[in-house]
Amino acid sequence: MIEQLEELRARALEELGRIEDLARIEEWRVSYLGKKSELNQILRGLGTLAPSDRRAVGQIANDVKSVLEGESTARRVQIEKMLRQAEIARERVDVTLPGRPTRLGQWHPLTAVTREIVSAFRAMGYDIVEGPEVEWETYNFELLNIPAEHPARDVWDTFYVQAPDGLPGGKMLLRTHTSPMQVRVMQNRKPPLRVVVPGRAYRYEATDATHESEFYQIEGLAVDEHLTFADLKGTLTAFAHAIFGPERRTRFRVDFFPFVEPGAEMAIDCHVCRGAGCRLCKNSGWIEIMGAGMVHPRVLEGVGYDSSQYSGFAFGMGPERVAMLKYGIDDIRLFKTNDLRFLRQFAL
Ligand code: 2NL
Repeated sequence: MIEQLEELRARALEELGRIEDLARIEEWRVSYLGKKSELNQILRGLGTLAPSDRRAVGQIANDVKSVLEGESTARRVQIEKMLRQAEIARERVDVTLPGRPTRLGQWHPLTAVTREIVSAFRAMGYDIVEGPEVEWETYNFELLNIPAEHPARDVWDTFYVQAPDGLPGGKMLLRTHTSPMQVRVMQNRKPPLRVVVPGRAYRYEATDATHESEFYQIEGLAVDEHLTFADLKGTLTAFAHAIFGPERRTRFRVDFFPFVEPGAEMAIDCHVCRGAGCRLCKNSGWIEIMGAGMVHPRVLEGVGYDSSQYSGFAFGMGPERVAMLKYGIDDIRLFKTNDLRFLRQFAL
């Protein structure tokens, strides 16, 4: 019987050593320590033994029982620890891994180009101002020397809007250029002044690859004593170098705008073919960038400036056109379709 107990202990411990999960420990406990276990039967049968054997066998059986109980508890603790460690290993995070990159937003190409243009002028001391898109007809036309018979004033070219009742300002419209804000600046400041006005303008016209009825304009204005066409040329040439490269050459030719005299159109030598002739410059070697001129004396007088004391120059350009030239975009409508495949090409 003692041999049986020793064999039982060896077998139980050997089996226990191979157990690796808590459910099997429980099964083991039931089979070795439970009511129906071999050990329990021996313990219950002690009474049938001779008193001399009873003590020795009882002692060993109880030893076996307490060893098995102690070892199974120890094994359970060990398994629980192993399981916990396995779980920790599974959940382990490598804090040294680089993070997943976040997709950063970017400026819309028109915004990017506008900011570039505006910065070039800011570097030359210009203030940047913005103004209302709904304007009085006076600011948009009269004060800019655009007479009543001018075709731009026709309802076919200009969006007129209903002015609120009781306002004395005459007709209202969606500004057809940003010039009315420059008029406001002249009315509110005294020379010397230098401003650039970026913003939306509207013209009632059919949309095609180069025209939209809602578009942007960037205009600039400088007024001071003794300003001449040389100042205009120097300023706009510096601008062309900043935006299209320092090797650009500029060309000024006569043009007409009612609010300037003389008026001019500025071109740069084609930055694609460098003047040799290509598709972009339509084989002329030159690309027209903007209109400009010396502020018309009537415009200066209209805002209360003495045109014999002050002179000024002004210019206007379309940032859509500048962006199209700079990045070789062939359709103005792409700017407004919100197609990310188009927009993401301009990580500026
Ligand atoms: C163009 C032509 C131009 C101006 C804009 C201007 C503004 C005032 C007084 C005088 Cl307040 N002139 N602006 C002058 C010449 C040309 O823009 O075709 N831009 C896209």
